[in-house]
Amino acid sequence: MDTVVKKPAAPGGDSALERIQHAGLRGKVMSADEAAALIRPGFNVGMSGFTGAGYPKAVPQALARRIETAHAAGEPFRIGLWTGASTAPELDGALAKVEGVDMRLPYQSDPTTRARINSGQMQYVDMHLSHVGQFVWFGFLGHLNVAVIEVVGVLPDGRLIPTTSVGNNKTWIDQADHVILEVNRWQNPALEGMHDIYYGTRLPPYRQPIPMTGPGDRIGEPYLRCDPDKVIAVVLTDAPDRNSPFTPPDENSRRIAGHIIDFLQHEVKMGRLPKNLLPLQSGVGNIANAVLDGLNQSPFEGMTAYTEVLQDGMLEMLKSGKLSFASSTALSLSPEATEYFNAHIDELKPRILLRPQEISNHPELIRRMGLIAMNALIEADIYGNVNSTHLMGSAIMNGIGGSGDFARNAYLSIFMTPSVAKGGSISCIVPMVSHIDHTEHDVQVIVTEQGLADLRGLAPVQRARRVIDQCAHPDYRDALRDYLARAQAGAIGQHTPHLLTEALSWHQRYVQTGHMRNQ
Ligand code: 0RQ
Repeated sequence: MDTVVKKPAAPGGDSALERIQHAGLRGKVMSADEAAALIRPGFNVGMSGFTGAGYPKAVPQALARRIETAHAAGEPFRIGLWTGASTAPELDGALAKVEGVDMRLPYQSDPTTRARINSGQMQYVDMHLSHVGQFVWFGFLGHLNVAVIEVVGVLPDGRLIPTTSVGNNKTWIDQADHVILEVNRWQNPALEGMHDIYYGTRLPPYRQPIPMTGPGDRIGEPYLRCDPDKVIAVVLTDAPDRNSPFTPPDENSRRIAGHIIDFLQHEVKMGRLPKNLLPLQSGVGNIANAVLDGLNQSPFEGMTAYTEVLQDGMLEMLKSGKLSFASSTALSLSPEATEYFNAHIDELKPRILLRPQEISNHPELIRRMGLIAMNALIEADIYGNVNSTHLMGSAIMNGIGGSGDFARNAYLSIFMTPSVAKGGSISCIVPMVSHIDHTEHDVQVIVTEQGLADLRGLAPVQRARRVIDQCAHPDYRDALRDYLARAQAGAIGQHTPHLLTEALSWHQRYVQTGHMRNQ
């Protein structure tokens, strides 16, 4: 699954130690085990990392070993684990395996962590990614004891060169009592200058407008500020990011991409979008990559992106020149794309900015710039409510991530999914979603391989007809039409008609029989 990437050549043959230019911090270099020993049971620990990029590689594993030893001796040892978003087996996986996490936030996609959450052994607060930083500043999440942050290097004055992700690092460093740094020689030193860390945020009632009107605006500084006195340990590493391999788009993803591109072309023709579109936000996964691939083949030129994850498809668009600029908080690249990125970093640098997630996902900026948000879903209902996080109403998949930040505030909010899952035994279009992340008010377009439902300006029953006609799989279309007709005949109101005893019966049937269809 995870492939080790060819490491980028270290410029000047430097070592991780040479990248620490601050004398005092050089004196704090120690082993990962020694650093992990500074983390105590019950601590809230803020770690770097966003979609498998820029997470600490050594201290979490050392901490996991320490926790395992403590548990073997009958001593309780668990931490609160906060990150930017998903990390990797060396962090989430290692700590979940030893049952070392009491409370996890704000997003995960790790199989062991998911299993622990779904078995009730780990608490999980699934949060909008733009909320995390400010919730910590507000004091809503409790005290942050330690930050563990991966960096490219340290400047002579103690400022830090960020890595392939920024995430919540600024907030962790500012808010934690103590900081542990991992200086990773694998991270390309040429990343220096690609970051834009904004220090202008204030707490209400003193907030000011964020001075950004386009994805390419630089509003901050290239480095993370860090008081060297706060740093209690520096650990040297040389290990790659997760760099999950890229799967080429399948037929369904290609069809979904085709519907979206036709729709965007129509919107340009109608004068509702400029010729180069509006800044794109694209979620993770194969469908998102296929849409980006489609955009790369499309007639659109001079596009921009204001997103949270820059994945292979977007790098391809930068490469072809279709995309003139991309703002993100993280890179999430395959091994091949990482090689390309590292080989061409100097050309790419003027066209990419990596920012804190409170800025990449900021509602004010998303609304101002008028984004086209494209995110995947697990299931949608006939009225356009979307579930992005839960299976059969109860089991967490990953989390809402940034999808809510973007969907709620975008110019156009598009959700996409194959019309069926698990070989056709699940319809992704259902009478009522079993969990709601994005309400009908935040969902303007739903797309499956069957077609695209433009829901703008439609009332609930009109929406339902369009979703069924355009998006549902033919195997489920008649059953959905039948449900709607009977709901219209039997519901107490005709605005959003539902049969309350039946609305979730498709899910119940799947749980009992392994199939949603009434065979
Ligand atoms: O499970 O692999 O066991 O078969 O769900 O489904 O179709 O591979 O889709 O990988 O693109 O993920 C919404 C989860 C989609 C993701 C979600 C099963 C299906 C499969 C995955 P198997 P696919 P993807 C930017 C924005 C929320 C966060 C977000 C996600 C597995 O996109 O986490 O958007 N989004 N962030 O079989 C039961 C259904 C199902 C179903 C699919 N209706 N019922 N199972 N599956 N539909 C990123 C960040 O915020 C960081």
